[in-house]
Amino acid sequence: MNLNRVAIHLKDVMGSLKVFSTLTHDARIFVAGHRGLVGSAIVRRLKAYGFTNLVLRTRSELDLLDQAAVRDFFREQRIDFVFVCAAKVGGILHNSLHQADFIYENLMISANVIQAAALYDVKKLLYLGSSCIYPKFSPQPIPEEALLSGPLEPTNEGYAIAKIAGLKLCEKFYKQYGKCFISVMPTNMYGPNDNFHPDHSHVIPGMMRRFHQAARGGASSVTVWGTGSPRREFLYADDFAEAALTVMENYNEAEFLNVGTGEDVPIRELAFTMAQVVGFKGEIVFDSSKPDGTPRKVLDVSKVKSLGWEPRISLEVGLRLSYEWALQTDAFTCSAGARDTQSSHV
Ligand code: GFB
Repeated sequence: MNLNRVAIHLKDVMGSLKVFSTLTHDARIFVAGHRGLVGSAIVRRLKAYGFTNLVLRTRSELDLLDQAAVRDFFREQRIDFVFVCAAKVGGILHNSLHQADFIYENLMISANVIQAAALYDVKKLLYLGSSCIYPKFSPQPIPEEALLSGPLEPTNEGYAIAKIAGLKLCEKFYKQYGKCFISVMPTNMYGPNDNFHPDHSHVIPGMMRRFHQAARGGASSVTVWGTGSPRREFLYADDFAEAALTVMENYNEAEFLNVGTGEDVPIRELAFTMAQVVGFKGEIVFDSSKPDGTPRKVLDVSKVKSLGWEPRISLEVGLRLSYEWALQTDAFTCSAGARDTQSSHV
């Protein structure tokens, strides 16, 4: 596949005309977590649409765990719109082994940013949750109404509880104080600026790194975590970013929205596609000593699609674009993982 042609096609379909009236071009827009997978995709889309008044802070410039610093920032910067993409995130293994850190940091980031945004008159805020907020055994595809209808998946309970608290904070500020603070629940995402750490990452970057190293090293086999039978839905980060802008521009209800493709694949099938993308021709071995996690979590995306948004990047094209990005940026050799706090989001 010719990636230049894919890139031109992407520019064509995603850079199409969009008229903004909520998000005005002079508005001050804070993208929290702008260096991560999702925040960087939102910044790319905002810049492509001509928004230049972006307020961006690295963790060393603004620690979102520090309530006083966050309040000072909002008081001084007079922010109009906020995208809350900052979060401590990680794949199934990292998430399950560090649940105290995941629940604490995500609670603090959510509480500090949402409360300061309310205090200093932010016009509209978009909070990002995750599809793991739903009960482990939810109806499939999962409708928004399934929230809090059963026990959570144990490997990410801490993270999910913090994200549920964040979306409820938005909902309660909306209902009690009339704040237009809205939440979206994205499915598993991937793309440029993902975390490619071998142990901390989500399945796509983790698997991509392992398959790439196996292909380059001439290995006869490569290991995939779990049984290969769980099914996952994957959304390319730029597709999500387009959905986030659509919701920010056109949606003003207190009820949160799922964002995904509405389609899922078994991890086994993902592994075979990944082998083709990176050119690995050896054997694929499944390590069932690693956790599978929830068996299935494909989202019902009918509500977000009714706003006129559709995902455009297929899984195979998205994997090829991600692989190209990883090769160009040397993502497989750097010791990623330091970026897991307040910079990425899934
Ligand atoms: O991406 P992942 O960590 O997300 O794992 P979850 C998805 C599936 O891929 C699991 C399998 O069944 C894994 O066992 N898998 C196979 C791998 N090979 C690999 C690999 O090399 N790395 C990883 N990470 N998995 C996370 C949650 O769960 O999803 C978070 O822990 C968050 O809370 C995120 O919500 C979206 O979907 O299982």
